[in-house]
Amino acid sequence: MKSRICEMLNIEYPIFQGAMARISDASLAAAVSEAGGLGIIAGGTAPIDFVRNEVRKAKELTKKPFGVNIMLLSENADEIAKMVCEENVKVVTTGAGMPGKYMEMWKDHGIKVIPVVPSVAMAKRMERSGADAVVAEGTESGGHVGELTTMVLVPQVVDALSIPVIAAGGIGDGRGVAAAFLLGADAVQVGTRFLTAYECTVHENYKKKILNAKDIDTIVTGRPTGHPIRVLKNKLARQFKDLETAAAPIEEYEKLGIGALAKAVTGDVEYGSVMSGQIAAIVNKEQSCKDIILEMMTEAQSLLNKDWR
Ligand code: TUI
Repeated sequence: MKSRICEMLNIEYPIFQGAMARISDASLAAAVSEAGGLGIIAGGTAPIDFVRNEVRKAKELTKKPFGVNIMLLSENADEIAKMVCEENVKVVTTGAGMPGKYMEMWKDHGIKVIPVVPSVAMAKRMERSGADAVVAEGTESGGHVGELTTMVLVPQVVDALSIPVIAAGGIGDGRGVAAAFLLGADAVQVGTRFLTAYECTVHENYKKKILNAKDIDTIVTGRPTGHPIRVLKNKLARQFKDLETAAAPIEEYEKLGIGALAKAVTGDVEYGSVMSGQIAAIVNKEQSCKDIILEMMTEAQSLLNKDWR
């Protein structure tokens, strides 16, 4: 299952580890890259020195390529955009906006640029502005989500673009990987499944909540803010839903949201924001990143090799 993405990025397996704000650090990203996938450090809203330090730590842990994700809504997106050039990062993914203004600088530094997009229109704009590939992310994903499902979005983006497409959203095992390839994707991006990896440093309570999740346990909160977020249901999610019912002003959402992800990743999974994809329900064990990747690839390969007549 070598694809043009593997050649482009010099990786062994077509599996990206999705950037998860406050969670995907050097430990997780380096473990995924070391196992042959593409590990990605999440910039999120973290201070620049923290992100730079994670990049340096990852370089100590692996000689293989890894990426940095820049959340474009973050106040320090400009600083992180420059830092990846200074630190010689090989791959940048972006979320929650258009990275156009950084494109020339990144290209000049030989960085592969792979924006995450929720629609065909956005995917086309990214290709026109010089992206090397796009991640087409369905609404099954955790965190900030669009409206379209992976099943519907991926084939349409594949048809509309000539650059490689990475499928994301709802992929957590080899069946999902095989399905994504049949939809025309060149690779997959997986977030939720890596939350329970040994090398993932998120709090045990967060991992337990993922391991115990059932099919209908995620919910999208904050739609009126224009930044809908998929999370596991808990007391905080119910408070957000109450705001919607009461047609509360946007400031009320902001107040409730401040510090919510930080709370969850340090163990308060009732009043914190436990971002998770819908696929959490099939995540039932803790494993090393290497075992996760090998299991997914072996299963996908045997499904794709099957004689379907
Ligand atoms: O970015 C994500 N997922 C995320 S970001 C995040 S942290 C966060 N915290 C508070 C509020 C918002 C986010 C948690 N999860 N996925 C990629 C993604 N990008 N999904 C949707 C988009 C997107 C949306 C609008 C990409 C481009 C875009 O462009 C709008 C424009 O024209 O600027």
